[in-house]
Amino acid sequence: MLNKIKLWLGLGFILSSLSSQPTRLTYAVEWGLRRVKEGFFKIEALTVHKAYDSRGKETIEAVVSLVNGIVGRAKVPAGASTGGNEAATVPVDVALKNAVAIGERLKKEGISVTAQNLIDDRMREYDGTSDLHNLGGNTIVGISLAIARAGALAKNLSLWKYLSQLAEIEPKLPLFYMNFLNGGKHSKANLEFQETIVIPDPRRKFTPDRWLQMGKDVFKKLGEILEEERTAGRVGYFDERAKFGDERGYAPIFSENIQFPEGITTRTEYTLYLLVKAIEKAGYKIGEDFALAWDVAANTLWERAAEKEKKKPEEYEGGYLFEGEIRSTEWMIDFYKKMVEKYKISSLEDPLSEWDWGPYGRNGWENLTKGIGDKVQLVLDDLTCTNLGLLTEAIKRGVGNAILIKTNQNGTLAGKPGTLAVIKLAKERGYRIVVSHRSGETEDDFIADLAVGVAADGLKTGGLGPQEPMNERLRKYLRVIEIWKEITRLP
Ligand code: 2PG
Ligand code: MG
Repeated sequence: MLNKIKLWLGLGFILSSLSSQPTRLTYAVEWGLRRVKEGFFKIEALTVHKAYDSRGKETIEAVVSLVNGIVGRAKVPAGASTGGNEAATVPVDVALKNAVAIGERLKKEGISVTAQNLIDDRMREYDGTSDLHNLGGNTIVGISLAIARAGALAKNLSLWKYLSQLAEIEPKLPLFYMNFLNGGKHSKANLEFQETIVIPDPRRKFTPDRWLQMGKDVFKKLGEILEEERTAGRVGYFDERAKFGDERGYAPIFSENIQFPEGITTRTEYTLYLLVKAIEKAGYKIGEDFALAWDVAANTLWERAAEKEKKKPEEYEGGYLFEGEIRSTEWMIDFYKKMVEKYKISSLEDPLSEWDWGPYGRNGWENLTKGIGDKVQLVLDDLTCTNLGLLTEAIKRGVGNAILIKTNQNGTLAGKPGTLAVIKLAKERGYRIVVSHRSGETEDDFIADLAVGVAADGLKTGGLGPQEPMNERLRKYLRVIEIWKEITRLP
């Protein structure tokens, strides 16, 4: 090591003597020390352990240790309603083996962990496929995020600040997208729409601790209202454990012969009606304190309709199985139009399926965006899968006006086609950004720092139901509050 230090300092001196710097020695020392320091930022060991997500399923944790003792870690979440073009996932035991191979190669190359773009591009090269199925998108994204954590520590920066510098984006706090009713593939509820979300209204200019408190107030009232519904025989649960879904929102099963209030004809609308009641009972106003949002996860409705007709989703001529009926794209768009107006819905994620647009010879998304894109945020999730090529296609065809960002859909944090590149392109083209968890989450709160670092408009990370055995959803909201305190220098 001493020899290396001498070598770098010597080189620094030679370089400085070539320049016209008057303070040659200081420059030489600084330059040399920087190189020496970077030597310490090289990977010494890279391992991947088995970990568990909130569904109790096996996943991985990547751990990267540097020569100077810094350790960066990251856990990888898993989706249930996955898009067709997500980075591939390999079994945990395969990921463990592949990580050893990646570690060996990265160590050999001796790149500093602060060279995130280079490392991420290298890992894609090692894999050699666009969906990373050789080494596993899960293996690679775990390492990529662990490298970023180590990089932030090496530079002595908070992760959000490090990410903002890496992305060259001015940081900003994201709004909380809190999912209070879990349906679709995330629960045993008979709700076709996967997520019914409340968002504190930004015009109120509240701080994030207040957003969380407001969320807690509404969540509590919604629980009370659902208990009243249960007493009245309109709501039941699969069993007590299934009262909450995968993302810690309520998972009610509405009885089939329910009498809806005047003007309401679907269970889906009835949940909005109950949610608005909860907001009002908690002392807040819809359209002033809160906005509402849905993640329909319409792939599920489409797949179920296709299955009924014994067709593959990509070959299916189209339709959505919604509350017992197969509904056309036009019917769905009309339904959204009405709901947006009546309940002041501000955001619709995946309102149509990933097959309902141009590349599949259809024009659902195109018509939807033309029809209501100026009134409501239309978030692309399964259609784009945080993928640069798909986002480029979506922009070209003018579909959606916002994109959901999930690092494990993409496969790397940075690098040419990485998550940050997707975010930058979206921003350049005026698409809003919502950073998101997965339904199978871990306690890792990386996405909170990411959302702040890239100035996301929203952070979607679940409901406020009992956070046991891990507090994987709440943890992210709390991390944003920590960051906010750090930014504003509050105790
Ligand atoms: C989604 C996500 C997260 P999953 O559809 O947006 O809510 O669900 O992780 O199951 O894909
Ligand atoms: Mg989604």
